[in-house]
Parts: sequence; C-alpha cells; structure tokens
Amino acid sequence: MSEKTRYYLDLEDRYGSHNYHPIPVVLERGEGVYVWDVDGKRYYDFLSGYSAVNQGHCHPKIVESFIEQSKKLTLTSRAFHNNILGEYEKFITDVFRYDKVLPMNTGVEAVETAIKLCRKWAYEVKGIKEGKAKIIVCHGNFHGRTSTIISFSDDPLATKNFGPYMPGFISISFNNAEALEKALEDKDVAGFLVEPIQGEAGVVVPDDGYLSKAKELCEEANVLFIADEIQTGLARTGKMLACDHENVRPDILILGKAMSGGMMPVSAVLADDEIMMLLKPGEHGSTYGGNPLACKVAITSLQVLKDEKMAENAEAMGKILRNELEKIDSLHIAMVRGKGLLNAIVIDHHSNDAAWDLCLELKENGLLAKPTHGDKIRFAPPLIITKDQMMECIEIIKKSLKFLD
Ligand code: IF1
Repeated sequence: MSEKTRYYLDLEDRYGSHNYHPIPVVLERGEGVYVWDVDGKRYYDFLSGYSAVNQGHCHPKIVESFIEQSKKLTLTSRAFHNNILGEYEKFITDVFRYDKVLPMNTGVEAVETAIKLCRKWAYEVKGIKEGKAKIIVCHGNFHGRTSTIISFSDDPLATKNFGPYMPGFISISFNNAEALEKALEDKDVAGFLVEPIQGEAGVVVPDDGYLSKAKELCEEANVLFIADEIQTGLARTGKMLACDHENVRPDILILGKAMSGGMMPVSAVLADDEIMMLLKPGEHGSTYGGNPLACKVAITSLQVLKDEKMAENAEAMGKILRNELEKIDSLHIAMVRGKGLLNAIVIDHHSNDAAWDLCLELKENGLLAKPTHGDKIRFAPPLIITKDQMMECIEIIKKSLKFLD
C-alpha cells in the first residue's frame, strides 16, 4: 500500500465513524467505466456506486446540467415554487407513465414515503381500522437503514441493538407465491413491498412469473404492489424497470440511486392520483426534495439512459458476462446469477475470507468489486461498458480466480 493511500486510510480511521469496512483503495477520479486511485492507478468499477452511476462516472451531459443549474438556482425549499420542478414532474411521469411523482432524496426516504402512502390508502380508501395496517415484506430484503425500515430486516448486523422496532410488517419468503397468497388472507394487509431482484441478499433473481403472479394476487386481495426499484431500476437489469421484464406495473414505484447518475441523492415515488392525491399539504415533505438542481440533473440522467440505449447495452453485456463467467473452469465459482448488468458470483472455498481476498486480488489486477454476505461478489459495472472492455474484465476475473487455487 502506498504512503498516500495509507495517509487517507488513517484519516478516515481516526476521524470517521467505523460504520463501513471498505476495500483499501482511495479513489480520486472517475470517468465512464473507470476510476483512478490517488497513485494514478486505473480500475474498472464493477460496483458503480451500488448502481448509482449506471450512466458512468461523471457523465459529461449530467455534469454539464449540474454546473449550469448550480450557477442559477439550487434550492428554494417547497415553501416556494421553482421553474424546474414542474418540468421534471411532467418528464418523469411521462417516462414511467404514472399520474404523479413525489420527489425525495435518499432511497430510504422514498421507501418511507411509500410506506406512509400505503398506510394512508389503507385507512382512507381500503377502510382498515386506524393503526392496524400491515405491509408484507420478504426475507432477505434490503430497503435502507432508518429505524422503521430495519425493523423488517432479517440481517442481525442491520438490526441488533437498534430496537424497539416498528410494528406492522409481516415477512414471508421471497420468490414464493404461495406464501404471499397465504399472507394476503389477513384483511389488514395494505401493501406488498418487494425488490424485483434482491440486491443485498446477493442478487437473488426470482423465477420467471413470480412478479406477475404476485401482482395478480395483490390485485385480487385489494393490496398495493409496491416495487422498490432503487437498485434494479433505471436500465440496470436490461429494461428501464426490472418489473418491465414481466409487464408488471406497480401501484407504487420507488426509484433512487441512478436518478442523478451519482451526482447527489435523488429519489422518487410514483403513483396514480387515487393514491398520491391522499397526501395533503403539510403531511409529508423534505427540505431538499424536489430542489431545482436535483430535478435538472434527474431529467438529464434519465434522458441519457434512453439516448444512449443503456438498457439494451446492459442486456447485451450482461449476457456476455454471464456466459463467459460460466465458461470459466474454476472450482471456486459455485454459481453465477443475475439479469442485465446486475450480477453476482457465489464463491465456494474452504476459507471464509475467499471472497474478500478475491476482491483484493481483483483490485491488484485493475477491477473493483465488493463482497456481500461473505461469499458473494457483485459484478455491476456502469451500463456504458463496451464489449472490448467487458472481455478485458473477464480476463482480469479469470486471472484473479487462479489466486484461489
Ligand atoms: C449501504 C446493498 C446495494 C437498496 C434498495 C433502498 C435502498 C437501497 C433496494 C436505500 C440501498 C445500498 C445502500 C448501501 C449498500 C446498498 C446495497 F448492498 F445493501 F444491497 F446497493 F447493493 N432499497 N442500497 O439497495 O437507499 O437510502 O442508501 O439511498 O451502504 O447501505 P439509500
């Protein structure tokens, strides 16, 4: 490790909360699929800021929007109108075909917003007795880190000693329509909150037909289908939304991460009037939500996804990646899975640190990835990656895997 790298690691170690355990690399620059560390070494970024930089690092058009708008007006609060918010609202509701949008900032705030909307609908439309509404979630879920949202996480790391926990959630197994059908028998259920592909759980792709079946069951039970597409959305899985693979239209759609191409936290909740119009002035909001800088950046971020056909590229490059990974003759890849450019490999090795060690070796060889849950490594490069770049990455992965032999 260089002295420079050591210096920055020591600073964070001494002055920052230790709530993360990062790969020991200190980045100072990014462009497209690449990032550079403080010693000038270049890497392929196979994490993409947990899918926040689908458009690639510092996309020139998004940067330009950011700079232009930041010179004019960045924040008004929602106490006043601004001339970008309405145009953004029109734009994003056109793209995703919903009546209305509610702008927030981080992903978890958008999930919180969806939960509040769902509960309001439960009491004011469905007629559930006040305080009794339940929302069904799935084992292995990840929806963020507020005290309400960790209340229905089953990861002890996320929950231990953070109680008391928020009631009103029922957890069932993911990718199991029968379990959902059974849970929906409870008349106090108002919503089903689901990730179309479970990210944190290690890129768990449900069986074909699960999402459409789940939507159908929710409709029959008069329950809102709420899709958390914060990670799976915005072209990552080869379609604008992962739900599009099954032509499912969620009642409430939650977006975040790549909404700004990595510039700032921008999230959104989309729904039709029947749900969204239940919110009255003063009942929900956020200082930064819907600020003109975020709105301008979000319009451009969505526009470049479309203009540069990133969903199509994610689909094509994802196929190549999974095909090539499956061809690799290594005892240590137990499984390759994913959709589009949201992929993971599961490592099979006697050492518990194998996935971490492999990530360190990948780093040495010029590719950055991060293990989750000990034995899984996510492969999720920016969606602008070319075939040649992908083939080079596959060579890096092959070479690095030898290290585990
Ligand atoms: C961290 C994972 C990714 C999300 C879904 C809501 C949120 C997230 C489906 C909250 C955030 C991130 C947060 C990041 C790790 C992470 C993650 F490993 F946990 F699963 F992306 F892969 N819904 N996911 O994936 O959004 O409030 O963070 O903007 O370090 O916590 P946020």
